[in-house]
Amino acid sequence: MIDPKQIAENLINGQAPKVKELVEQALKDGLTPGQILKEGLIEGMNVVGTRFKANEFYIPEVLVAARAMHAGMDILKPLLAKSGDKPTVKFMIGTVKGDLHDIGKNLVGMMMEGAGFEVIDVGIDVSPEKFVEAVKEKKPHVVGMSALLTTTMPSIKTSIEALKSAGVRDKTKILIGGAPITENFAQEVGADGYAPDAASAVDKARELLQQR
Ligand code: B1M
Repeated sequence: MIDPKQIAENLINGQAPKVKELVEQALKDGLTPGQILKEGLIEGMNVVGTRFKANEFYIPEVLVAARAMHAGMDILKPLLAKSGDKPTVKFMIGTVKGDLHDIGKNLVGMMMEGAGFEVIDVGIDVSPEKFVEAVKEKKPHVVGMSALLTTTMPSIKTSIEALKSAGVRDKTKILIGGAPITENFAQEVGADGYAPDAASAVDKARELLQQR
């Protein structure tokens, strides 16, 4: 009988083929997709996040662990959709207008997915209008905006203002991040939160959701 802890351990070590094999075996053993997700994949990504924050893991280890998580998720996703055990919280993320950097954004998305959120990635160079459209259509609980350039930081402010003008600002929480972003800047532009790295983004998103 597979213990979900074995799945978590192999995920932490970035063993994608082993994670796939263990998830398949766990299903045969009668574990539910929800249990494998929570006690195996999410548990493993939580440890990855903690080690990343403590500088015990670096970006390559996080990316390899995320690949292992995806190997397990590919098997679970269709089953979760059928069982109605779908993620209940939607997290939207995009890099703001004028900015093409996507490595940090993708890392944040992967950590959120690993934490059990449904991730809607709206891509790079996302205009304020596109954020508005996407928020109206997908109704995310949290919107993440990433900016890597000092010249694109103002696009965060413009995007938040566009959400306000469209009357959807208060329907979601706004989390921002990226190398030049600070807590002060987040307050200045009226975001709900700032996170310095991908693992902290998960913690911050959870904290913001408590405030709903
Ligand atoms: Co660019 N670039 N770049 N670049 N680039 C930087 C950012 C820069 C600091 C390099 C430098 O000069 N030292 C500099 C910005 C200077 C500034 O504005 N202060 C810079 C520049 C100037 C430029 C161009 C203007 C260069 C040019 O063409 N003259 C140009 C701009 C293009 C554009 O966007 N319009 C440009 C282009 C590029 C490439 C395309 C070549 C490439 C991007 C490839 C890609 O993303 N697919 C690139 C890269 C790779 C970098 C560096 C080297 C690395 C960025 C990165 O991916 N880091 C970068 C220098 C550096 O950081 N050492 C640099 C790894 C990534 C995991 O970290 O994105 O910071 P980061 O994400 C972190 C946190 O910030 C946080 O979590 C992540 C991990 O924990 N985080 C969030 C990010 N988003 C978050 C959102 C959140 C919460 C946390 O909530 C929603």
